Amino acid sequence: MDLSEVSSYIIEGKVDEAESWTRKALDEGIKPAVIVNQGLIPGMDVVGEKFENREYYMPEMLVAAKAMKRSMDLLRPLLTEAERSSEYRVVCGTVQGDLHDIGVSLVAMMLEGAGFDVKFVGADNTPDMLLKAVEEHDAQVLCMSALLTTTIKNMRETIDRATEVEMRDRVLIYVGGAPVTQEFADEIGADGYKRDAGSAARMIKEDLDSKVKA
Ligand code: B1M
Repeated sequence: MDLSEVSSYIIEGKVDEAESWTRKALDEGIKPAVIVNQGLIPGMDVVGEKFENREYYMPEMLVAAKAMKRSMDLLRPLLTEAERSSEYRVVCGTVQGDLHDIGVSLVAMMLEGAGFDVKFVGADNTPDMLLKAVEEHDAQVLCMSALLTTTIKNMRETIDRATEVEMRDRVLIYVGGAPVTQEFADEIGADGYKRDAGSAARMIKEDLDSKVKA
């Protein structure tokens, strides 16, 4: 079977086609990891590029993520532990007091699409909850989101708490969400900021790749 076919189902957001192609590929003995690495991830890479170039908007991205998720739901239980555990682990969530988790769930999906092992912790996480998740997941990266001007201060609280508990040098911390700016990210000592999920995922992947190669 042609793996580029499933990539195009992801790019075009064809949820049912992605699912049935995946079922058929498994029946034909194609390895789950091959489907993920040579079919789904390349498809999601294209979606990320299109989103960054403003060829795609939210609806296209959501439906692509849904197609990827449907296929991943079939594959995840079949991946071996070694295949499942990516070399890059990330925790994604929204800060304390903030219930807006749609944007950060997109960041999580884009990172999963880029091959990351993602722990999505949802909304309203205290600094200690986020850092506990980082610890438990043994993550190299924490992505925080906030959508309210009243909650972005909790990003600073989380970074300060990471310093206090001597975790700051072990975790790269990225921030995003509508009220966040590059200036704010610099001010609170975050490692990076991007205004959309696609470019955030790309930045994080590039940063980690360059660290590994360095
Ligand atoms: Co609320 N809300 N909301 N809301 N809500 C906004 C944010 C608001 C702008 C609406 C408005 O007034 N125009 C306003 C905030 C004003 C402000 O602070 N400046 C607002 C308000 C006031 C409130 C309440 C206070 C309303 C009330 O109760 N009086 C309340 C607060 C609750 C709380 O959080 N404590 C509230 C509640 C809610 C719901 C729960 C009903 C719901 C959230 C449901 C959920 O997320 N599960 C909700 C929603 C849906 C919205 C709007 C309509 C949509 C947000 C959204 O999901 N956008 C929003 C208005 C708007 O944005 N048009 C609004 C789509 C999403 C994909 O975009 O999250 O920006 P976004 O994510 C983008 C980027 O920002 C970036 O990538 C994403 C995709 O490219 N990004 C990251 C996000 N996180 C990132 C992290 C990264 C990198 C990039 O890490 C590296």
